[in-house]
Amino acid sequence: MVVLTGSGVSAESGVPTFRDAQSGIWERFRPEDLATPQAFRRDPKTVWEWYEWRRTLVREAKPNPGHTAIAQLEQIVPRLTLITQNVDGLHQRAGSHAPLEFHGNILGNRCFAEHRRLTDDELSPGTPPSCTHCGSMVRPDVVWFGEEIDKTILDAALNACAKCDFFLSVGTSAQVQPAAGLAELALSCDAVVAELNTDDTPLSPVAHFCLRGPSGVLLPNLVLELKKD
Ligand code: BV8
Repeated sequence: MVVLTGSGVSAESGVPTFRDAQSGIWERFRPEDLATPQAFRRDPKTVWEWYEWRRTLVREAKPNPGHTAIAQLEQIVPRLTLITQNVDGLHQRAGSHAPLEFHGNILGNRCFAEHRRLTDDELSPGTPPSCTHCGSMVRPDVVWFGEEIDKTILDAALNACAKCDFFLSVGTSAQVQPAAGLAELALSCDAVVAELNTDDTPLSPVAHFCLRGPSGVLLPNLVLELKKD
């Protein structure tokens, strides 16, 4: 079984989805215009402050029953690969082991020039901070638009989707590539594909099953049903 999650799974934890209008001072920005290396080069302070604002939201957020249900699924099905587009780390905090963080993790930092991950004591203060090794700007450890997915993570995700019997897409608008292509790969390899989402998406017409509703309600119900078997 493969579970692919998007920001809809974290919506009930108070982490805004990408499609929700951004709030407060960030209302006038589109995420796609901030989450790029070009934006960071052009205006590193604004991009860094946006991530610091989101990090505060993520640190204050708690896993919701949807995250917990996915962690419980790991105990019920023989083999489960969790692929998440979310960068908030809430799956790990709910007890999921080793989710494939397709778009990275907002709480991590990397050197912008050398790409290596940095611990907090390798940051020199600033907005953004700078790398203590080479002096370059520090960036969040996420995959920006126009950047490649980590090859190891991409290969593991493709391998799981090509082999799975059942693919569950949860809380994603299925618009961002290459993540959105994972369901199609599973379909092409004869997996049963189900979508659990509040709204229709480009995946809806081709999925075998579509469950409409909040993941924090439907996922626990799904686990309850599976436990009856
Ligand atoms: C790549 C990390 C190529 C950052 C993210 C032009 C130039 C360059 C690239 C492109 C281009 N045009 C297209 C592309 C490709 C691009 C792309 O797909 N763009 C989109 C906008 C069309 N993709 C990329 O750039 C990717 N890289 O292509 O590299 C390449 C190849 C070779 C060499 C060099 C380069 C990288 C994409 C990764 C971007 N990073 N995040 C950060 O977070 O700051 S993506 C980010 O947005 C999220 O991680 C997430 O993946 C995405 C938002 O999608 P969703 O998670 O689906 O969230 P969304 O809000 O859209 O939907 C939520 C859904 O939940 C809704 O349907 C809603 O109904 C539902 N929902 C809400 N509440 C609930 C719910 N469901 C259930 N219960 C609820 N309670």
